[in-house]
Amino acid sequence: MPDTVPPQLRSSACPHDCPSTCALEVEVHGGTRIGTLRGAEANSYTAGVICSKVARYAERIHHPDRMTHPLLRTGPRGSGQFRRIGWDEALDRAAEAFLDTTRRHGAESVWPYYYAGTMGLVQRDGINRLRHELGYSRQINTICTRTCISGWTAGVGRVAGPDPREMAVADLVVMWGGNPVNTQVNVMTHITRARKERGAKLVVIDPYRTGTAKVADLHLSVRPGTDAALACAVMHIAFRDGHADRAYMERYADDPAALESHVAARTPQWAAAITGLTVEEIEGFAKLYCQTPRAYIRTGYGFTRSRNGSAALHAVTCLPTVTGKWAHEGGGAFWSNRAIYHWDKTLIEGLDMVDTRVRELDMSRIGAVLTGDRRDLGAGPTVNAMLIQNTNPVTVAPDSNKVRRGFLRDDLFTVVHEQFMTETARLADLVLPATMFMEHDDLYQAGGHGHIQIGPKLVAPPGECRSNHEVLQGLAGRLGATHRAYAMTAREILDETLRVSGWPDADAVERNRWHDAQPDFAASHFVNGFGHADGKFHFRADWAAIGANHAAMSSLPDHIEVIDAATDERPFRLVAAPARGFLNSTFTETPGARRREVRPTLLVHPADAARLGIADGSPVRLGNARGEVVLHAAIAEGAQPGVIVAESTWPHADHIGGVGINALTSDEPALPAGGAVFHDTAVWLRAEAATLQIAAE
Ligand SMILES: Nc1nc2c(c(=O)[nH]1)N[C@H]1C(S)=C(S)[C@@H](COP(=O)(O)OP(=O)(O)OC[C@H]3O[C@@H](n4cnc5c(=O)[nH]c(N)nc54)[C@H](O)[C@@H]3O)O[C@H]1N2
Ligand SMILES: Nc1nc2c(c(=O)[nH]1)N[C@H]1C(S)=C(S)[C@@H](COP(=O)(O)OP(=O)(O)OC[C@H]3O[C@@H](n4cnc5c(=O)[nH]c(N)nc54)[C@H](O)[C@@H]3O)O[C@H]1N2
Ligand code: SF4
Ligand SMILES: [Mo]
Repeated sequence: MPDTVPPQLRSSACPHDCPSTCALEVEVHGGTRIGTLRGAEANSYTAGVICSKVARYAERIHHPDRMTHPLLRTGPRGSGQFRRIGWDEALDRAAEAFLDTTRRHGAESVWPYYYAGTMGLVQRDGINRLRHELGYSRQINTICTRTCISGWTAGVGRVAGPDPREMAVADLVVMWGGNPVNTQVNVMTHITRARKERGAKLVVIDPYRTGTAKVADLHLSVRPGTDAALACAVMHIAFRDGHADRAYMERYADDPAALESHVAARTPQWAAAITGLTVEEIEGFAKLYCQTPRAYIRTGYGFTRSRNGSAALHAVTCLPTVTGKWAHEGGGAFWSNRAIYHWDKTLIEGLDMVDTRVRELDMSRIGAVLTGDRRDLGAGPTVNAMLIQNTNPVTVAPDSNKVRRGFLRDDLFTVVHEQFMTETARLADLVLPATMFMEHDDLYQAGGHGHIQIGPKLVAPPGECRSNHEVLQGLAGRLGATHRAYAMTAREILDETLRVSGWPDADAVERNRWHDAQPDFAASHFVNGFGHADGKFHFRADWAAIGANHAAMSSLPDHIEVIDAATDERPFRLVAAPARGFLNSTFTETPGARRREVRPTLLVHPADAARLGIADGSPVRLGNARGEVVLHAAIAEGAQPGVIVAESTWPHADHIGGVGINALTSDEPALPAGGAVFHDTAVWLRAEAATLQIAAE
């Protein structure tokens, strides 16, 4: 029915786990309903563009399947049988479980677990305050950014870089191991400007022909996990052909002479054998890169999700240093701006109460942790109770058969605070209904640009949904946590956090719609030095200072043979890349996204398909020691033979047989400081009997 009262147009920020953190304009109808969402034209990074997932947010926020009341499990774990209970009973039961396991096994037997389903600083990170005050096990955040932080820090020393808006004034953009057409559409806005206005070139380095690769001038289809070899060969060519900027390196780098002699043996022929590219492709790319001063390397996360991924990112960041491109507007390299915000998160996270003697558990190894792996638990107690907010580990964490076994333990009590009945919520003892971003106040920083924003509460939540902060407030009282933040509103917390961090206060940020925190040219381009104490870019990475697992690594950039290499038994390399319609497992519940993604699909090279008798659209089975997955094949050009791709993250239940792609991915930590290795998996592959397909359809 058409509304008679015109909608109000309100400002917000996208809370989802996406580097774009778009500035939004939201139609609000009568204080209760959301209409269309648009990107703010006036924001110089968003520039009026958002992805279609969020433009259609009305179908998520007003979804009939949203959870609106607390639920208590009544049937066997995973049966989906729950009964509705009130909030007081729910919070009492949760608190009693945490107190009881603390009494019997110690506080470390409780593991609050969270990730970035919302990126709002108050609602996302507040769970750490409860953790620290009560001495619960700590969490090492490895599932997404860890390999990138390690690799970026090794060379650059500070996680920041040239203003991403400068992509619009570059003459060459190299999209290295990321697929912004799917994962951060705004990058394409700025690249498109550069192409239109300057005739800039776009190069994409990716193991398959992504949407981004399809529109590129050049697509280098590397074998997964071999990017460092390509980077080393480009450096070899730069030194060989006189493109090395010796004056720049003299001033800004630690040991150019050692690097030059090291890469002398890393020839294009050497790299061709490792990457599967031709020597001509490598020479052609190197020439284009070396001869373009304004060359902006935009690194994705994707190519770091391998055992050697941190080393690969370090190698890539060496390129603009060897060639002196950091000095130019539109030049250099960029992954994230997370260091520019200098937050004081003491109030949000209770950092004044951290006890560093409390054990830390690696979130990507949740399967190992919950199944009692002593490598993770150390001498401490097993994990017997969890509070989970903003994440769906049963679907998204690696080695998911193991994760599921962990969640099925009878002696584990799990409280899942969620918006939908995810596969994790389904395995919980207690499910609490959560608000969405337009139903609570929060504060946002952007990784992929430089804006601070506030997303205010715009509409009332449905049913009895509560925000993360409200749930923590309810639990704190019952658990004896007394931090002063529990007596504050989310708005008060974010306002104080802004002020003590040296930013304008909440009213000012809202009045101006956002605060542009991008540092000036000199700081962004490291004109006065890089992030290390000596002010230099480090060709020689001090991996030991970054992580304990560094023995197999090379301090100078190199290809490290630690990946799950193809073998005769497992001849295929699987990439489990993000799907366009979903955001991790979020939006797998919305009809628009499901229609777009159709069904779990495996991209297979035509030569492999012909050899294995796999027809387009037919079911295939793939597997390794961790599990087996069945999905439908799509025959696709653009990857090398032996490379297969499943765009994820579909719920397990959407696969034939009910096992999803993370059953195959490994929870082995990347070198040297951990990180999930989602795109580093060797598997076998075969055609699946057609009878199975008929049975499933
Ligand atoms: N639509 C959508 N958007 C998303 C997400 C989503 O799931 N869907 N996820 C969000 C999250 S949490 C994140 S962290 C970001 C991530 O966004 P990106 O930075 O784009 O990184 P990934 O999506 O991890 O990886 C993307 C690409 O990396 C490629 N890749 C894999 N292995 C290699 C390799 O060895 N070498 C090279 N060169 N490339 C490789 C894959 O083929 C894939 O095309 O996106 C966010 N945005
Ligand atoms: N195969 C494969 N697996 C992957 C990846 C991949 O590329 N391939 N990518 C990995 C990456 S990069 C990441 S970051 C992880 C992400 O994995 P997750 O962090 O688990 O992300 P989502 O699957 O989006 O789940 C977030 C959940 O938070 C809920 N949520 C959102 N906002 C709120 C809130 O305010 N309060 C509460 N209580 N809940 C909320 C949503 O409903 C959603 O179910 O997945 C990883 N898994
Ligand atoms: S592109 Fe990313 S930040 Fe922008 S609206 Fe979509 S999910 Fe949100
Ligand atoms: Mo991520």
